[in-house]
Amino acid sequence: MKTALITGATSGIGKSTAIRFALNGIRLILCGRRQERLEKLKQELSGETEVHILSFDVRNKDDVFEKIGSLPEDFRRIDILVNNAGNAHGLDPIQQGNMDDWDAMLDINVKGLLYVSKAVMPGMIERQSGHIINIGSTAGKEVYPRGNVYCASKHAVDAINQGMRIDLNGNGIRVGAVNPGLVHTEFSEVRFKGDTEKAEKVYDGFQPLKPEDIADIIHFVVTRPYHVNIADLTVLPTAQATSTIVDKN
Ligand code: NDP
Ligand code: 8X3
Repeated sequence: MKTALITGATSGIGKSTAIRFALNGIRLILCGRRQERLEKLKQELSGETEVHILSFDVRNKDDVFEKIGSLPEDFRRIDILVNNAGNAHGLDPIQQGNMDDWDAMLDINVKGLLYVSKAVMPGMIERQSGHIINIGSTAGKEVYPRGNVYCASKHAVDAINQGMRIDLNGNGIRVGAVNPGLVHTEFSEVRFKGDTEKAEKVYDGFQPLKPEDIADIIHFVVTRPYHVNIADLTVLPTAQATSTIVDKN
């Protein structure tokens, strides 16, 4: 039985991936800050697979290492790491940017991903096997108006994904990114700081991706034969051509 650690499992893409993995017999370590959501999801999935929850903020370096370092015996061998925790904070021209938003995006999306990876990688290297999936974005492939720092954080994920694959080469570890376009999750609610009306407008007039669509793809990625590493995969809603060209009716 494989074990997967998923960051950002309390919502959206991470939660859907947890459900998809559970239904396919993958043992789960579910991470996020919202303990009560983790406990609820554990309850829901425990009939399908073994679940362990770890509540921590990926920005807190010490906590990341302490929590991952104190996993019970049965969950210590992490075969799959899904680096998914992250969000956009704000959508402002850079000259009006909120510096706390900049800190949040760079600390969570970039540094948090690095801390979690550094905590998980030694076991993979020791066993000479493992699979790391970094959730990037179309925002890591292009820059759109007012996306500035969020796009920078996802371009960094793109670079880190490539760098990890290069540096881990020879250790039997697969490294790849999944880069979604517009997915209807809590993402826009976080970006617009709880302004639900503004958040819902993002998905008006077209069919966005569902988090289950991305979970399906992540599951596809982790179930390829060992010699197949999907290095970089971008997925868009059919109505979306680029970050700014979306066929809305
Ligand atoms: P959601 O807001 O639904 O989920 C974000 C998840 O990240 C939550 O589980 C949240 O958990 C976790 N998270 C956020 N901040 C922290 C933190 N400081 N420490 C630990 N966990 C944290 O958004 P999505 O599911 O859409 O986003 C998941 C990933 O997909 C992100 O990396 C995002 O950038 C990326 N993405 C999303 C797209 C979209 O259109 N939705 C498109 C392309 C990429 P909690 O709050 O409980 O800590
Ligand atoms: C999330 C998609 O277009 O809001 O990464 O940047 S977008």
